[in-house]
Formats: sequence, C-alpha cells, structure tokens
Amino acid sequence: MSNPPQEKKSGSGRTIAIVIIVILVLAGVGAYYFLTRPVSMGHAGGSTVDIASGTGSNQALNFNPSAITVKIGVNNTITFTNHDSTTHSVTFTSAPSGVALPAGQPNLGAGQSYTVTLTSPGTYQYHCTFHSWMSGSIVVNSG
Ligand SMILES: [Cu+2]
Repeated sequence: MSNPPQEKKSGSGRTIAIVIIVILVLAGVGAYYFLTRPVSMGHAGGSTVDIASGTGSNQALNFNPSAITVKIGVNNTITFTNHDSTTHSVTFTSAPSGVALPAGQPNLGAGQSYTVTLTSPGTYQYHCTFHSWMSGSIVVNSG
C-alpha cells in the first residue's frame, strides 16, 4: 500500500512529456510539408497559374509559374487567378500548328479566375496585354 518510488513517478512523467514533444514535432513537420507542397500539383485534373499581388507594378514578377508542363487527362485544365489589385489579361499568342488559339481572358479583374482546358499536345504561349513583362508558356503532353 505504499506509493511507488518517487524516481519512477517522475521518470514516467518525463517519458510522457517526451512522447508529447515528439508528436508535436511530427505534427509540425507534417503541417510544413502540407503547406509547402507544390501548388502546381493543384487538385486532380488541374494546374494553377497565379498572378501575385503587385505583379502589375513590379517587372520582376510574372505569371507564377510562367512556364508549366501538363499532361492530357492528368492536369491539363489550367486555372489562372488574379491575386493582384489591377486588371490583367491571359491572351494566347501561339498554339501548336493547326490548333486554334484558346479564347483566353481579355480582362481578368482583381480576384477573378480564368480556366482553360488544353486538349491538343504542343506548346502554347500567352501574355498579358497590359504589362509587357508578363508572358508565359504551357507545354501540353499526350496522356
Ligand atoms: Cu498584367
């Protein structure tokens, strides 16, 4: 009917503390990888291109990423989102030989998105008509 030795009690307390710390560290590492995973992976079937805030007034910025490669049936639906406060455009300037230029989005206002699905393989190029330094390319590969 005696209490366990004091050393044993504090020892198991330390073990529990260490287990809790390990769980917190693992949760932190998991959260880090979740939050920093590549955005271009997007959701199934999709790819994303962002226009970051300030791109319209900073020539060091561009469509992000400005060059992507997608695969038909995997991630060939591309969504452009304008996170900037100014209007941009997604204007296609070239498409593979024999393929019509995608419609694009002449005026992509602040907060707006434009989604296009490219179903013919090859290289597509686009730019923003408002900002000469903004241009990008999309390589579409067969599924
Ligand atoms: Cu622009």
